[in-house]
Amino acid sequence: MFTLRKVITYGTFDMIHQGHINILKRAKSLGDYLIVGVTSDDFDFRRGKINVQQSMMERVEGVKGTGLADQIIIEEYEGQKIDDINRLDIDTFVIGSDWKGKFDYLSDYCRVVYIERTQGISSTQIRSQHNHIRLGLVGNAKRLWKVANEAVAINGIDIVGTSGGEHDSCLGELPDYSFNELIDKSDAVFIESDVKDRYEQVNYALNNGKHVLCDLPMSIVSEKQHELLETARQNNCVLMSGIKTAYSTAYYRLLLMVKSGEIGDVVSVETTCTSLDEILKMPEYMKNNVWSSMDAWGATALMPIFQILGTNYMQRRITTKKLDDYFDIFTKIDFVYKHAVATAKVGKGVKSEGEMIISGTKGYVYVPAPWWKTAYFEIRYEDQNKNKRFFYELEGEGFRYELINFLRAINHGRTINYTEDSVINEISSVCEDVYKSKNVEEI
Ligand code: C2G
Repeated sequence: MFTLRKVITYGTFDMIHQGHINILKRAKSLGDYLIVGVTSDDFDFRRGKINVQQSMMERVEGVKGTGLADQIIIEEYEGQKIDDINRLDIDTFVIGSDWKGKFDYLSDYCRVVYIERTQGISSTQIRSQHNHIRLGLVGNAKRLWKVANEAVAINGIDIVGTSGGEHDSCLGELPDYSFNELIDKSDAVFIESDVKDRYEQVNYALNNGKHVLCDLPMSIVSEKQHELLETARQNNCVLMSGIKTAYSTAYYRLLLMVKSGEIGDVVSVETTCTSLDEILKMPEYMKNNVWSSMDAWGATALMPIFQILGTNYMQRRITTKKLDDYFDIFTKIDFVYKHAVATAKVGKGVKSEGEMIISGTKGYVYVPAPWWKTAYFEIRYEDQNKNKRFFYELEGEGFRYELINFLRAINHGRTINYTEDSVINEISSVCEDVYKSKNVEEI
């Protein structure tokens, strides 16, 4: 009786190239049926492969396109290979010689063959040829330092220097330029400066054909936010919102689950983001450099509300506690929608539990503090036995995910739209009201 000799091999297969094709061909020649395991995006993140350019679906398409795979499966977790080999009745496991010795343990389950890697070609090399971008960092040194630290791990990003970072030794190795000089030297800029400075900076960069990743709101005046999005379109530049929570795997998964009806119809969204800087005790001259509640947290706290419930609410009520004309130490924003309500609370100088709760007709999502660094969340039901917990890894502060998406958007001219323009515009409209004490109640 003829039994199919099954071969399996695994890989990321990012931007499929001749090296991949060679190994797939060789693998196929060792049996009758070839199964290719393509890594999921999460799995790659977890194992430290953070600069993969193509999405899982694109990589699967790439492998399909070779016509060599008889079956494609997804590799999602550590230890899956043994399961696959048993489950799929595999005779031979094939992997490139760069992994020599690493998979010997699989020989208890099937034959293990290491195949000589094709010299002179790799995804890393293709990536760095394709996407070499020179990135400039604009803003306060302490914040930029975190970004710079995470950016060095990303293949294809070269940090050219900073602007505004001169007073901090952490950034000592990076040259500090005037803003215009930095724009000259960069292809793209990361802007995390004070809200008051952002509009001029973003506008200048876009008009000079540079791509921009900027914190929200990008202007104190919401009309100018609209204008910037338009300028970006006219100049064919990427203008991306820099709310890093939006790019974390856990948060993105959570959104998809809520939108696909996991908790039924959403009836309420509550978010709280606070931090204590002891602003009240600070001398006057230092207060200038401190971000207010809305500066620091407004965009993050409002984002899930607008992403889940949309921006067509019927009423909004803002209650704020201010230190001076501009600086709010606490603000609470309530929305009434046709079928739902929402509340965002932000504080800088007031502390609270930084959690997010999304309530629905079938259950609710609970994200414990600090929810904006989402790595874990729960979906809870009336029947506790049905509760589900979700864990994801979040490396560093999460800047790397937004930088990678920024890079992808620049190189491919497209990206998953993490924060829609309507969300960006609405965030700036709320911020403007708080900044200008317009339509707000002060307490
Ligand atoms: N490969 C090769 N020659 C190259 C480049 C890659 O033979 N010039 C091989 C690799 O050795 C691997 C396969 O092509 O067997 C896929 O390579 P990658 O996409 O880089 O994936 P990798 O990170 O090696 O994934 O758990 C093991 C992983 O799933 C293997």
